[in-house]
Amino acid sequence: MNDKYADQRQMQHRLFSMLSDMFGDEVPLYDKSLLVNSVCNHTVCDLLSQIHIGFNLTSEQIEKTSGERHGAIRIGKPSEYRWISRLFAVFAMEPHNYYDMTAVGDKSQPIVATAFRSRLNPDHRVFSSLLMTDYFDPDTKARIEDLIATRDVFSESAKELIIKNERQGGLEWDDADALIDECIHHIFKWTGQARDYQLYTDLCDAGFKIAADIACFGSHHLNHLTPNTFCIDLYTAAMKFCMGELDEVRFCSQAKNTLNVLAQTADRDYLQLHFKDLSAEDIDAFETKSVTEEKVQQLLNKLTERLQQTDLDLDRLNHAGFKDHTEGPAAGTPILLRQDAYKALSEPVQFLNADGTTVNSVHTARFGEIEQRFYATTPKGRKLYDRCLSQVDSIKNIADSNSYAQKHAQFFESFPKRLEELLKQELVYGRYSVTEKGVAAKGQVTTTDINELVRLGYVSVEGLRYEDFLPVSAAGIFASNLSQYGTQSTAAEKPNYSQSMLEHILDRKIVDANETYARLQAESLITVYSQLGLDHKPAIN
Ligand code: OOG
Ligand code: NI
Repeated sequence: MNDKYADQRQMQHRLFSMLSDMFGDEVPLYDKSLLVNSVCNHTVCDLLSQIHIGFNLTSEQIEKTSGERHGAIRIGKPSEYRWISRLFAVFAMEPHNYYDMTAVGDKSQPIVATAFRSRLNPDHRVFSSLLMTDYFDPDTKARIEDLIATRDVFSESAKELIIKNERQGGLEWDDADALIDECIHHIFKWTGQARDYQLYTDLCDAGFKIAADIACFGSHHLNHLTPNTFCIDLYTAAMKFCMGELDEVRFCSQAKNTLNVLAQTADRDYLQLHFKDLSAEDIDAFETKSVTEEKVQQLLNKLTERLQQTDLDLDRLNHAGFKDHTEGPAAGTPILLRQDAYKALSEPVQFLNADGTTVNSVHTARFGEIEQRFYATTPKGRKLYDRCLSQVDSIKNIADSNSYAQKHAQFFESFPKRLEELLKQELVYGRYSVTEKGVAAKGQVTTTDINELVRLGYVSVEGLRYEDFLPVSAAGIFASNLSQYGTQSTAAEKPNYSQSMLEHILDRKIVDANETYARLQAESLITVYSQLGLDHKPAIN
């Protein structure tokens, strides 16, 4: 790319930081949830600096590390979906993976999706759903399509900037800023305005709240914008405490337990996974120590005091409570991602009808998700995850969070908990590199077994982080926020959807994220073998 054009990664950061400001202005609870996350992340970092002597992030570094966001938008028609794809391409974000939400059993929704992100070192991502109108009976389908046909989410100037980017291979900063402005002020903005109250109520009454959220609004409003957290269990307990769902005694007991677990498990691998700006050398230079119970208690007291200050009394704000259970693997199984959320808020909306009348009502769509990301699984690891997860449905009605967590953990017992074992069993991907000791031993190394090379200290490894989404977690999020578990097609026969259909709509291929993870691992292995002088030897396995 030409130097005179804006750096796409920087553009991405600017876009998401401004989207986060926009969302925070629109939804006070979101802004407060960021503050709770920041307070919890500081507590985690204080604990880490006790365990890893030398680990010492400034507030600025902590905020930067937690500046990552993922958003979600829901789109009504193929032409809009293609414009969204072309828009994200300006920010070097490409479609990754195909999610068929019509095929997740009784959690199904009339949605297929992909997620836009950078291929390498992604910071931000957007889960982008497309409403499948042929999921509905012909009459409903026609009503939805007729309404959506009359809207233009992308202004002419936004389209021109996107086309200019395609023609030139980049945008100058003035143009990039103008396009970001379109995103903030129109494309992703919540307006509080909607259309066709009759269609809205008919869709909601029939259980299709998701279709109502898409069809009756004039923009691709962000329905959530998720920050990442260093410890989801701490954050979740803190939010429930601030929202008045946990009393002080129960909060302290949960938070203490979480901090104690963290003190035992936040090892070198945890640091590498959560702090991508720290190099392996930085981490190796830390001296590890154990932390006293007293110190944990001190951190907990400080945290509790902070959360009790009036600015974090979130019960005063408009809210609909926190989700019952965290989605994803059980605590302690460091794979894929764990997500939780405060539930969607009911927000005022004014409907404008075709006959010129208006109706003041409310709409429940925007919620506050949080996530913690872990290792990317191989197909074998994913299969094991899916097998463990399939049992979780059987406990969905257990209200008590302790019994739920216990059962959840039992389902994941067969999953290894440490990176070394996860890699040995080929359940997750890793990136390998030769150590100084390895360089010095070049030519005298006899084994080609990568796990043995790591054990001997010739090679170091970091687990690759999962950068994508999980359809069953997403379905759980949809379900809890729409207060409906799932939907059934009302078409004469439920249509089948495919990745190639979505690729046709996008007019490009969808990236298979697994191929990227596998390639990163394979390339690192080739370099390792060559640097150790082992590339002429047959590899074991
Ligand atoms: C998308 C939900 C999917 C996630 O984190 O899995 C998602 C939606 O509610 O539109 O964002
Ligand atoms: Ni999400």
